[in-house]
Amino acid sequence: MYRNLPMHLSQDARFGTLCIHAGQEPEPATGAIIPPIFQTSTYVQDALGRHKGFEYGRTQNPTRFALEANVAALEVGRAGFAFASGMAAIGAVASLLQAGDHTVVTDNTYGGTYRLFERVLRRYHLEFTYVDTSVPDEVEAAMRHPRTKLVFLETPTNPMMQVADIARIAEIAHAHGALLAVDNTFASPYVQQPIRLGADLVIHSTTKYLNGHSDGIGGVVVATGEKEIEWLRFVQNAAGAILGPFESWLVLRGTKTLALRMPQHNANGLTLAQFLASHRKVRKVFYPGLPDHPQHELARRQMRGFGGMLSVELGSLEAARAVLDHVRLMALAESLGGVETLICHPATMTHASVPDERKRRLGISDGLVRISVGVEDIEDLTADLEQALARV
Ligand code: P1T
Repeated sequence: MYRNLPMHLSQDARFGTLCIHAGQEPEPATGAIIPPIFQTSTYVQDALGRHKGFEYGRTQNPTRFALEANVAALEVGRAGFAFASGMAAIGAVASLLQAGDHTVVTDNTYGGTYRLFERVLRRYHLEFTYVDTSVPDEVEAAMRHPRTKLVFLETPTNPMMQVADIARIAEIAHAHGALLAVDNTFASPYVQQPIRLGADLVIHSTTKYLNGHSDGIGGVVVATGEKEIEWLRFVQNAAGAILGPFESWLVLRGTKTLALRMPQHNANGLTLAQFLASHRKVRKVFYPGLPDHPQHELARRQMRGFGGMLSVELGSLEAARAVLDHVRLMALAESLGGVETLICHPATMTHASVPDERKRRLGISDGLVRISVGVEDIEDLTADLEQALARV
């Protein structure tokens, strides 16, 4: 049966092999090569106190367990826990904290993360300090020993694409007795594996690259430490925000091709960033693969490719609107990480919940447009942007 173990493979299996096989054995009853969707709420027990290790669907589900083991292997963690959304996964990590605890957070996180911390968790007397985590000294200066229990990084950041030095910040966090959690949604484990660099917890919105096909919402937390694993297992069941079996199956289907999709996202992202950087209607491109990106050297060391996300500054709301209204192939939509290219306006869409003054300070201007570069033929993507930019 599928269990919440990292993998059933040789320790030497490489990333692409793990994508396809980790956590998945042929189903014992029939030999089905693909983990079935165990669409059941409960399990019949043999006798009072005697069952097959499966009692109730919130607590145990074989399809979810297969996904959790798969992603744990991809992130080289010891256990994974799948949740109903990326936000539910972040909430589960925050539940490791207690009233009075302090967290240092990347200032330019996804707007929903900021909203959860500021509008929900502050009410429970959790405290958050937001810093530019691309500058390790800012993280060090924000630590309030011994109250700081967590450092929460997003790298690259959404949507400004700043890159944090995960290994250096892991050292800082650990020197102060804090855990390091990394939201690895923008990169995917193909591009970077934060646990190898010292992180204790990795979070994904599986809605993005892990699923890869824009057809399900979900989240996962991968952990390394025994205490965190025990708590996450407990809270996943106690709070109950589990990922359902069908959504788990969709993400498992997605991770099988992660190692094929990501090189194409990387290649298309870089080519599109270079195209935009040399376009006269574009003021600035934010992409870690460009040599003028402030953390380009760090990104070269830390990442395998630079991912498929980029943002561009077009100078005004009118210019942004002209492009967003005239793209044909690219879809105007929130979200990212799917095979199809999506384009959005962070200031009014993904980061609408961030206060205006804060948006301005972070660079989330009215003229900023974000692109999740898909895996289409690159010539069609550049042609689409060329004709849309002609309307600016
Ligand atoms: O949407 P959900 O699955 O709950 O994931 C939330 C989330 C968490 N972390 C990061 C870095 C994210 O980008 C997101 C969701 N982001 C978008 C919907 C977006 O368009 O940016």
